[in-house]
Amino acid sequence: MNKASLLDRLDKIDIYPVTCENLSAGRSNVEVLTEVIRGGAKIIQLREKQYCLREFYKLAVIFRKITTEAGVLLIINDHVDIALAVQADGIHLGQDDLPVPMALKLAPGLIIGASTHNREEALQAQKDGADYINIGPIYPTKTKEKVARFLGPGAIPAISAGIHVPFTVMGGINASNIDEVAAQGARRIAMVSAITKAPDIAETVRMLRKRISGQS
Ligand code: TZP
Ligand code: MG
Repeated sequence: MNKASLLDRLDKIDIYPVTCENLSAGRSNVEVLTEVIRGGAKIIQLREKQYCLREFYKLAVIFRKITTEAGVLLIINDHVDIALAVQADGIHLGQDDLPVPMALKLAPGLIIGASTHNREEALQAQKDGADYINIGPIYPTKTKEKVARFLGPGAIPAISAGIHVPFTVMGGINASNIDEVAAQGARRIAMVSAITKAPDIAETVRMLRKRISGQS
């Protein structure tokens, strides 16, 4: 698929589930993927810090097959080589990963997302050519190992003001605060544990999607 179509699909996402097997209540990443698709998610990020590269690659192959069949965007966390190898739709990079301009050079046809934690990083990522920017953590979170100071929902309009590419928000977002986040202008909301830990993942995804679009 060409990059323009990928960006068009990215523009339309609402919930953005991100995997973490350790936080999935004994379920595998593939089970979580199947459930988030059943719930209607249009994108997923494969993020798994515990696996060696070979295991991550094998999992990415399975994710690619399932997401292609379901028409869901697949974004690979950290690993540009694996994203290219499995023909994923995009790559998500943090401040300690390969720089965005280099990822664009290696994978010009893929969506490149960048994690940012303040206005300077967000503007820099945009200047570097990131296709979307994540702003976070919005609230305290135990999911991320090396966690930056949380920003608070008020940072969403403050940081996104200068951003013209789509932005996602992340970090400690769940059913109890998602309305507050949406009220600050976030339309694309990334979550790990609120989804992976949910007893009924598909139903939780359905409910959170409605909340993002303001339907309930
Ligand atoms: N980057 C910023 S916050 C975060 C990452 C990877 C973790 C978010 O996880 P959760 O469980 O949705 O708080
Ligand atoms: Mg990373």
